[in-house]
Amino acid sequence: MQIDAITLRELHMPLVHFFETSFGRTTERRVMLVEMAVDGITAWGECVAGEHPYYSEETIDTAWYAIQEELAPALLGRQINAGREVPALLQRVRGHRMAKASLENAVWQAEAQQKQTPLWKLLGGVRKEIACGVSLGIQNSLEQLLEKVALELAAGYQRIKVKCKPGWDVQIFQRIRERWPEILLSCDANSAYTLKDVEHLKQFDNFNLLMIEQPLWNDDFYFHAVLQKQLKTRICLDEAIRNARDAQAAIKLASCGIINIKVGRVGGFSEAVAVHDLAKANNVPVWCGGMLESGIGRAHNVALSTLPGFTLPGDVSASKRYWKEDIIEPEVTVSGKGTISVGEEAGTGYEVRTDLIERLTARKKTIRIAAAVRAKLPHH
Ligand code: OSB
Ligand code: MG
Repeated sequence: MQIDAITLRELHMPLVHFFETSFGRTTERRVMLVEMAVDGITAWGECVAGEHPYYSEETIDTAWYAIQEELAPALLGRQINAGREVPALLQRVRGHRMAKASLENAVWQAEAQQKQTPLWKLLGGVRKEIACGVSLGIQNSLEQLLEKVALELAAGYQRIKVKCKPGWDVQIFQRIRERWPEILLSCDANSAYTLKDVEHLKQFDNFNLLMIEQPLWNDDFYFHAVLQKQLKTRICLDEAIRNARDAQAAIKLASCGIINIKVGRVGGFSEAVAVHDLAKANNVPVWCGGMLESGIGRAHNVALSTLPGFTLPGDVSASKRYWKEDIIEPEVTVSGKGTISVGEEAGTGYEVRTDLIERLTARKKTIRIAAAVRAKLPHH
């Protein structure tokens, strides 16, 4: 395969409902897409970075810069046989993992299309149906949250995860458990606590939570291990796991009992599969996280979730929970028993709605081989 051009796009897409975490509220997504021209076909990737560097250091603007100046020039015009060859070509650039993932994942998609095979099979997937949960943001009131829980359970979702922070934690667990004592319930703090809160966090053990996601610092393994020793509830790491080596360190230190895999956070499908394999070899369950993706990133998450180690319901849910109109056809839908199915079609199994994408595009830039060669000259 040869990559002839890479087009970066920024789309503005309002969320159906605002999404609030311990680091802030999002009402509209600035969605960044990469469109790759490979041997006459078009393949797509999504850069899941946010508008602000709150969840991680990356934003769509840092990704735009990294791809335009460094990552696209490293790929354009190269002979590439498979998605798994991409990380080595981008290795010289430190960090910028979400930017790298958007490119690598597009190459995997191109590879699947070229080999006329489903992307999920190419990744090593084994299941034709994935288990879905939802992530519910912090709401304006407890009543509003309970209403949402009821709605999602009625829709069939298999697990409810609630965002929490000091002042929005034990009270909400208490109220949810009063009404639904048996459901799979977990929480995600996005680093809202410190070790000063250990006594407070011990109260979380009273609510039979499936896990507590990333309670402490985004870059920490050691203090999560200290905390885990004092809790019955398993810790799940999200932000802290940047690659398979981090996963190994976290498992060896007993910093967590569960790992959330986000393909953007770890830098692409190759590393996501490596984290999965490492966790599976150590009997650590994994599940697929979400970043409020458009249909393009969502379809990639669906494919990844078919790998055998994804034994817990993920945060991959129906398009309509996020968007009035998604940019893929059909939209991602969830069955009444809380599952998403994959089929035998080549690629992701979803068509990209290019007309709609064009209409939603607020910024666009195409990088071609000629420009890439120029950018690379100083290095030769
Ligand atoms: O921590 O999992 C997270 C969304 C944005 C940033 C971080 C997180 C999330 C979610 C939402 O929890 C998952 C989703 O529904 O896409
Ligand atoms: Mg999380």
